[in-house]
Amino acid sequence: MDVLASELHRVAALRFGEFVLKSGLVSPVYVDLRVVVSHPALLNQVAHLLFQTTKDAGVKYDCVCGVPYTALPLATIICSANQIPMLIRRKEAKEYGTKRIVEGIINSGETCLIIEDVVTTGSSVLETAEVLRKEGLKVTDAIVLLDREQGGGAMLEKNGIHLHSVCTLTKVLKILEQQKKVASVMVTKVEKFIQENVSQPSEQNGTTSMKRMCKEMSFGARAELPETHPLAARLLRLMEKKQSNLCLSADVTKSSELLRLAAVLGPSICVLKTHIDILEDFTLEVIKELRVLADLHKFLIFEDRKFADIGNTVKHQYEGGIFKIASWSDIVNAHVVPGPGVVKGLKAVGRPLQRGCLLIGEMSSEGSLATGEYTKAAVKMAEEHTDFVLGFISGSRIVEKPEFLHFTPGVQMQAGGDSLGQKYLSPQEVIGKKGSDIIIVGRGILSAPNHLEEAETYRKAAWESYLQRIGVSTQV
Ligand code: 5BU
Repeated sequence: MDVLASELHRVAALRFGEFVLKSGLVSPVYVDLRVVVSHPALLNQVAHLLFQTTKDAGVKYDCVCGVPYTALPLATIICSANQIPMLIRRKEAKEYGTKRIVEGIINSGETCLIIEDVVTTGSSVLETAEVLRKEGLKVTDAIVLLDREQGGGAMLEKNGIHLHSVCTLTKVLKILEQQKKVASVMVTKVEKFIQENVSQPSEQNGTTSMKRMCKEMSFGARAELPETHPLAARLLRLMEKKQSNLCLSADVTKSSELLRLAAVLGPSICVLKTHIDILEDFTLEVIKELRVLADLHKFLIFEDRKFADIGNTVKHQYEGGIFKIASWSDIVNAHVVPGPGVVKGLKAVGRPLQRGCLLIGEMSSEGSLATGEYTKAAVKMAEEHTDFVLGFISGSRIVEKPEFLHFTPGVQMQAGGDSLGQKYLSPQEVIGKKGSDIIIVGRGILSAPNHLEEAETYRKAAWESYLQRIGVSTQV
């Protein structure tokens, strides 16, 4: 084990310092076992240890499947060296031909052992297990090289999978400390990080959804990430400064009322959202005044235009017409139904003006078709256009990348809905549990007798939920 630990350290499969994880957490340790394929002797040694550990534990199985991609070569070596049939799980089903998601011969009822390189929450192992189980296989055991001891074992156990590990992160740490390869202060820091970031299986179903890890990056820290869009960075900074993650949906039909709301609620909000085409008395003069108020009170303007046409058309709709949206709105949004052309068209106009766009990944309305694969496609489109897309409209966090912002409409203090299909969740639910960043509130504030008082109630509720999420006590 000592040799393994020092080898993993030597090839930089284990690194110590400050790393931003996929979840947004800042971790003092980074485990990247992908590099092992470049070191054949180590690759063989790891495969051998994985096989030996299951043998010592007396695990019985008929075939082996590695979690894609890092564990694939490990599974291959084990199967080849020990004459065991292997299965390959595809990440995406093929779009042509057989549409198989698992390659290899599946004998229904047989038991498949899952192989993984590193387990944190256990969700990758469980995802593979679910695919195999759907194909009629039994999955009772999984073997991992390195268990980070952050809740993965317990979660898998709950789902009928016994997790075996060659070693744990704390054990490797101790060895490296003894070998004087890692300083004791760093070992203590990593141990503390592990203890503080244990995830719990979700109470509702105990399956794939995990409770969010307790500590996350602050808005301020997210603003400084190199991947964060400059407009998102500006927004994150002003949110931190104003202690507001409240977006007012100023759904009014009179310009005077729009300007009054902007003037009175401006200090309490980070974004003011408009539906400019519902104003009965729109003029560009009104917009000029709105811009002045936005700059004075430091909030961004978001025209909720929901572009949904081919690139060439949305370009005109965004830039021209009577509204000239691009000339005044910091943020706009778009449906992804037309495909990437809609983003390209909007980007051609908005990017030179330093504007940003939100993609609609989910909608708050009853029966919305924006779910599942559609939502995933929205995420992919955003990832391919990070120079213009700064986040999403969605009911929850749909991607674990801290550079993206999530805005959630359908928020009121009391959960419920309206008579036309709108569905409401509370600020605490949306920010604390669903992991979104900004609440969008319209009638929750506009139908109250005192708009400012009500806006402050929403601002405080959403901000406190955010503070709790990042692990800052709100008692002091
Ligand atoms: P409400 O009064 O808080 O229900 O207003 C919500 C606003 O957010 C309203 O302007 C909608 O057009 C907007 N909205 C939404 O409610 N749900 C969605 O999925 C999207 C936008 Br996208």
